[in-house]
Amino acid sequence: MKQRDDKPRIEPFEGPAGGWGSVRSLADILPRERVKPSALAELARQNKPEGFACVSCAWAKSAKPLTFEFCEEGGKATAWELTTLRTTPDFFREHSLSDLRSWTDYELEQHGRLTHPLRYDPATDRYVACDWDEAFDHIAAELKAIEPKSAVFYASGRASLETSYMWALMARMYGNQNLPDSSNMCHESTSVGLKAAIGEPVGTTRLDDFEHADAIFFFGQNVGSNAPRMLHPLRDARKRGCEIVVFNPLRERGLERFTDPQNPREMLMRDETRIATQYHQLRAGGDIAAMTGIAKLLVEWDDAAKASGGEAVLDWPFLDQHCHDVEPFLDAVRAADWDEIVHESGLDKWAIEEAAKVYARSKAVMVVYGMGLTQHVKGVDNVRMVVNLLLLRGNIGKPGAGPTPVRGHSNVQGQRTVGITEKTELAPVEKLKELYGFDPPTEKGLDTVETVKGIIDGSVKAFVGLGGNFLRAVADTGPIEAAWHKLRLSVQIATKLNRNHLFPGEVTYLLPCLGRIERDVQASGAQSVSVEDSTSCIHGSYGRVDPASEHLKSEPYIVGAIAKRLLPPNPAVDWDAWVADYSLVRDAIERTYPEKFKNFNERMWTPGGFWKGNKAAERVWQTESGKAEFFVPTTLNAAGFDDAEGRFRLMTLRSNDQFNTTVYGYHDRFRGIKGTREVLMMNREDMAAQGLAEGQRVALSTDYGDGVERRLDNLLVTPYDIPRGCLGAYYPEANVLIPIDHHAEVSHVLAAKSVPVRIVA
Ligand SMILES: Nc1nc2c(c(=O)[nH]1)N[C@H]1C(S)=C(S)[C@@H](COP(=O)(O)OP(=O)(O)OC[C@H]3O[C@@H](n4cnc5c(=O)[nH]c(N)nc54)[C@H](O)[C@@H]3O)O[C@H]1N2
Ligand SMILES: Nc1nc2c(c(=O)[nH]1)N[C@H]1C(S)=C(S)[C@@H](COP(=O)(O)OP(=O)(O)OC[C@H]3O[C@@H](n4cnc5c(=O)[nH]c(N)nc54)[C@H](O)[C@@H]3O)O[C@H]1N2
Ligand SMILES: [Mo]
Repeated sequence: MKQRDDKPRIEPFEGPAGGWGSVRSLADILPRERVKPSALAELARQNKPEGFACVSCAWAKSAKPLTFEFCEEGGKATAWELTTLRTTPDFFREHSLSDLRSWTDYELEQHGRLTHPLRYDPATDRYVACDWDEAFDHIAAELKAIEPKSAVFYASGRASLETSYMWALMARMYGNQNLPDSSNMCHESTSVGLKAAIGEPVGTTRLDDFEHADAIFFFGQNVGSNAPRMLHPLRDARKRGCEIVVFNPLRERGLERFTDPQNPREMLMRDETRIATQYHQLRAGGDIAAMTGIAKLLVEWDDAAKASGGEAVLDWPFLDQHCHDVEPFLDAVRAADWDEIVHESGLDKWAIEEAAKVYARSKAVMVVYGMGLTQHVKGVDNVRMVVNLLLLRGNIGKPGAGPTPVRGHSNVQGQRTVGITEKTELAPVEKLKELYGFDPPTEKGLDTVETVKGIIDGSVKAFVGLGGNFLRAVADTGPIEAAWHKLRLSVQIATKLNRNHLFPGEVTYLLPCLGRIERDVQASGAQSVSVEDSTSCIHGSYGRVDPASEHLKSEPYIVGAIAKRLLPPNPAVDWDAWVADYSLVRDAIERTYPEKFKNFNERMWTPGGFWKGNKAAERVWQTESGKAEFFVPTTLNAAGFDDAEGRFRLMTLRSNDQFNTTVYGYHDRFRGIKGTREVLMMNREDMAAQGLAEGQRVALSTDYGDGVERRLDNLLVTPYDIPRGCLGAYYPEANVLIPIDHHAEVSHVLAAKSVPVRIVA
């Protein structure tokens, strides 16, 4: 293993999010990626009308952008893509895959952009340059030779709406909907939970809601690292007196303090805005309990008001008109036991009461949430509890209120919108039949969990990946690495080399593609693409930077070239014409989803994006009962396992210096951890109880009871402000510890925020 970039250093970080640290962090990465000065001008075009949509997160893009409408993280993602470093066929002549498997994630990607289409040569254990047509012919022939059901088409959430539509159509015309995507590991708990509760699988709020909210509650979302552009509307909300109440086991800096790096006065005066007005460090998996506590108080106060003739606390006109089956939920929270709420949440009753008071006095409340809610065994229940809480006071479908899930990848929500889904009920089956004259498959396809199992048991024979680092992002990364060679066909479409690419199947291709910031010229001229943000707004994106290599193809080109060879000719789908002119793909999207994508080509350049609409935001509930649905939780413990002596709840976390499996560097600035990712964040009292000293190296082993040994060695014990019984370590390194069956019920999102583990000294 090569050297880390520095000696490990762990010391508390005293600065705010944003601020000079943010500028310095960006100034560090630009030279490291050797970005050309001319390309820096591109940073100013990020998230602008006529510019390109940031390749980092999916947060909303304002119609009135700042001079630099990007953040430290977006800047890093841009630099990562615009790097002048290259991974060429020469590199692979020097390095076999077994040699590269000892490299870190950081080293693999830091080597730079892939330049040539590559085929794996088993005789030499190396990638060798190949011809594009040879690759496409071979891939199509291999797919034709197997049962369509045994092939999987994985998508990471970055590819555009155009590519994603073509991708899903190709899979269905071929004969399956094995379309797992990164959403399966991410906000699928939202898609399942919100759909059942309010009839829409996505959040109901938009950017201007931040101007109207009286309170914003945060559950398990780390805004400073993962959606930093939201810090601006948050700061503005805070400045006009909006209360911000945070529930998070860790004190995340972005939720505490922010200095706007784009505001000269704030920067010079070292002025900062306190973000959170209340910060509740609950236990990992304690959110159902905390929200039950808040609901219990609201119901009690409402019952008391009713008895005394005071003002109602619950929004009864809303509940009567819009909600189904309210009473069972109210009875359940009346009956909930405070001792259990306090134990499961890890919060004192008075603390929950402080949060409930804010909620009760606010006329409009938004609930912002992320992986801290979705990635638990009871992840869907967590989401349902968010809705319960919002419904109690009519906080959906009015300005400044509503569920605000913060999506991950820049087009992950859009991919679902245009058909990347394994679920028939979410696919436009009838439309596809009508438009393209084929019978779309109706058997449910494989999601990520089922794909992992299929690769391990050998029933999946072909894996075609549109971006991402599947093998590194999923649970049980040990067994899946060991099983990957069983695949007959392994194809990865990517921009940089990552760990997944080091595990070949019998026939293996690595196909390098253009990134979104790069110029994409096809037969009809320069092309643009589109993406959907977290608030259901759709944006055009236009790349103009010189491609990293003249041999790169665009994602639509690669998908079209495979589809054309794989599928029988169909007069209704001219793949070549679509590739020549992406506006024709947008026309096809509009024909398939006429309501959401009306006048798609004209509207895609609307400043701030155009809104695809949301029925729940208009208080139209597309649920079984036609009303918003309450949900009665069956447990207050979201972790899905009981407490036991020596058993901890491990949260697997992102640092401020990574994008998912892409590690930009070894400096998790906000958490004060520098030079290493091999840390175990731990409460001091737990350290004492376990007889552990700061800086000691320990291992973790999974305590799942299925007889399988899962272990992660060499973690540096690091005292940290974290509730007792909880531990923190970094994703993806810690994924070896997560059993594939340890996932959210129904949504199958890996339960990465509460993994049962023991410490091995
Ligand atoms: N720079 C950068 N931006 C990103 C990404 C990235 O890796 N880097 N990833 C993108 C993607 S794909 C996604 S999905 C998002 C992810 O963004 P987030 O949703 O913020 O995900 P995480 O960083 O995994 O962790 C979320 C937070 O949940 C807290 N938490 C853990 N367990 C619990 C719990 O039980 N209850 C509560 N209330 N909180 C808990 C953690 O302390 C952490 O602060 O960000 C996207 N944006
Ligand atoms: N333990 C644990 N596991 C987790 C999580 C967690 O919090 N904890 N989070 C989960 C979540 S929320 C997610 S979204 C998944 C992420 O899972 P993935 O989406 O599969 O992983 P990424 O790390 O985002 O993928 C990075 C790779 O994408 C490729 N890439 C980058 N840009 C492009 C492009 O423009 N086109 C193409 N074709 N390829 C490109 C590069 O080769 C890069 O190496 O991980 C999940 N796994
Ligand atoms: Mo994600």
